[in-house]
Amino acid sequence: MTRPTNEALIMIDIQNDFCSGGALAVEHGEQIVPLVNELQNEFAVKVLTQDWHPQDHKSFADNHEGKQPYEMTEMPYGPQVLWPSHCVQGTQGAAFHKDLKTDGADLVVRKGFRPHIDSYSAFFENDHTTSTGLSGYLRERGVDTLHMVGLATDFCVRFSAVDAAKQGFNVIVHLDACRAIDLNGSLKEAMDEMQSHGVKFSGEMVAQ
Ligand code: VGL
Ligand code: ZN
Repeated sequence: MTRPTNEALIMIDIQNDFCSGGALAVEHGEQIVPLVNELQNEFAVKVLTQDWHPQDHKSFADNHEGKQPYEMTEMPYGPQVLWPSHCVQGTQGAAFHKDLKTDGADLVVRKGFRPHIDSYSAFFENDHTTSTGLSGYLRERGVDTLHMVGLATDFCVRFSAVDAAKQGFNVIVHLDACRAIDLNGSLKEAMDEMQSHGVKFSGEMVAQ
């Protein structure tokens, strides 16, 4: 451990469905695993997040008559991308990548389990009010600085980083340990939004 205990590593959604061959594959998603495992050695505080949807989840195109994956819909909380069914609770797709070290994590935060609300962020669901409890956990442990890695840069990493920054955490996104979906310019939008909220970056982004 080379980092002080006020710094935590937040590992976002490194699950089979976001890796090659998965239901919502992020190109080369699995390439981040060795680097994430290496980073884990530096941190005393380690948190994993796990996208964890019921089969009838409203973010799935399959649950909207006549809709295709990657089309948009309106939810009570605003516009929502419709995704291929992914990370269904208890399935192999929802499991962590087999090479990801998980035994050393202190906490696993599951999110997206309410059928009517999607949850990209590790802190708040997409209605921006329903809390996962993660910030309270980190604060009570004396953590004020978050290093984020995982999938996907432009969705779950982005929303987690922005929510964390808004709540007063120092946030560093390790771009070399993230990969993006990049849907309709979402990667550029994500980078701009993170930057405007004071999120810092480490490492080089790996091109798609
Ligand atoms: C994610 C889309 C839907 C992510 C999760 O982990 O970035 N993206 N659910
Ligand atoms: Zn999801």
